[in-house]
Amino acid sequence: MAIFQPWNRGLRKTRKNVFSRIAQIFQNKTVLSDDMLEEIEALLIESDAGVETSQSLIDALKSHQFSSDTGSGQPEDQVMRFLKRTIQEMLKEDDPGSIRETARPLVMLVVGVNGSGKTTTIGKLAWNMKDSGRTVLVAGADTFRAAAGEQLDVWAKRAGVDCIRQTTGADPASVAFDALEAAVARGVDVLLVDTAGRLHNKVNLMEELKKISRVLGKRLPGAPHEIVLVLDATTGQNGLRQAEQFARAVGVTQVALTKLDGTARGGIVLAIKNTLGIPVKWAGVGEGIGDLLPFDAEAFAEGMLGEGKDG
Ligand SMILES: Nc1nc2c(ncn2[C@@H]2O[C@H](COP(=O)(O)OP(=O)(O)OP(=O)(O)O)[C@@H](O)[C@H]2O)c(=O)[nH]1
Ligand SMILES: [Mg+2]
Repeated sequence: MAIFQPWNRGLRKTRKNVFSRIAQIFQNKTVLSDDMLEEIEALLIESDAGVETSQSLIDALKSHQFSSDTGSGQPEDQVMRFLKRTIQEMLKEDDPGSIRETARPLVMLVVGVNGSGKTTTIGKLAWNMKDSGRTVLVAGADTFRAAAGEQLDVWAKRAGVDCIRQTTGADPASVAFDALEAAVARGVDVLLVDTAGRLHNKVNLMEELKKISRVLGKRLPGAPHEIVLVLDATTGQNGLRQAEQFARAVGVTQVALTKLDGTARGGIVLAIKNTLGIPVKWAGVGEGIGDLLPFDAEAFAEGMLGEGKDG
């Protein structure tokens, strides 16, 4: 089915490097022994699903009655099917990757450490939202890094939306404020605000993000309506600690997980959900404008544990 294909491609490394090894664990074996369970747990941990989540999946496997009836398939197929179903259950409330249409303009503040993929993700989000019939404006509140504004401009052009920005060194909160003024005046549906990933130090960064958030709320009560944390999947468990810091400082309502295509640690989606309780709403699976997928629990589980029909 069409929806599975980009997930199969995006999770190729996780599937091929980690979970395809489940079949090897089963070679010539017909019962699931404790040693085999331990090996499966090690694979889950290797995928960055986190120790607790891996343990709870193994407990679920242990207490599941597998059928010896040949009609139910090989034991490894039964285990794969069971894991797929359980993972899908764990993540299902997160899908579909959609936005709550509670306000107009809907203001989405995009935060994350430098290089995580904020600007790229804004370009992809703008494209995705425009494609679904919304009008979009993007704002360059990363005035710290030279050329950050130009980079956002390029993405805005690609997505076919307008971009509001100022020169490097301008006050980011006032860029955000002006952009929100413009968004209200033009009656656009969505305002996406890009922010810096690095300032002189982390405290400055968090204080600046809080200020941007406050200023947006002054202009439009309730804004920002979504605070999107962009996390680089290749940073694994380290990303979880970043997430905690951002969540404490500004509150995070959803995660956009980038670079899933570049890692075998796709299990991090489970750790984010189970340890932080923040839903992953978007997944980046490449550098192109169409490479942002609205999260889908079934397609995710299939991409991780399925046969991968992408070749
Ligand atoms: N393969 C892959 N690359 C990605 C993805 N998302 C972003 N990138 C790449 O990651 C790099 C950094 O992306 P940016 O969007 O500039 O990151 P940023 O968070 O805005 O960085 P700063 O503005 O410096 O804080 C770029 O080379 C992107 O092409 C993804 O989903 N997959
Ligand atoms: Mg950027």
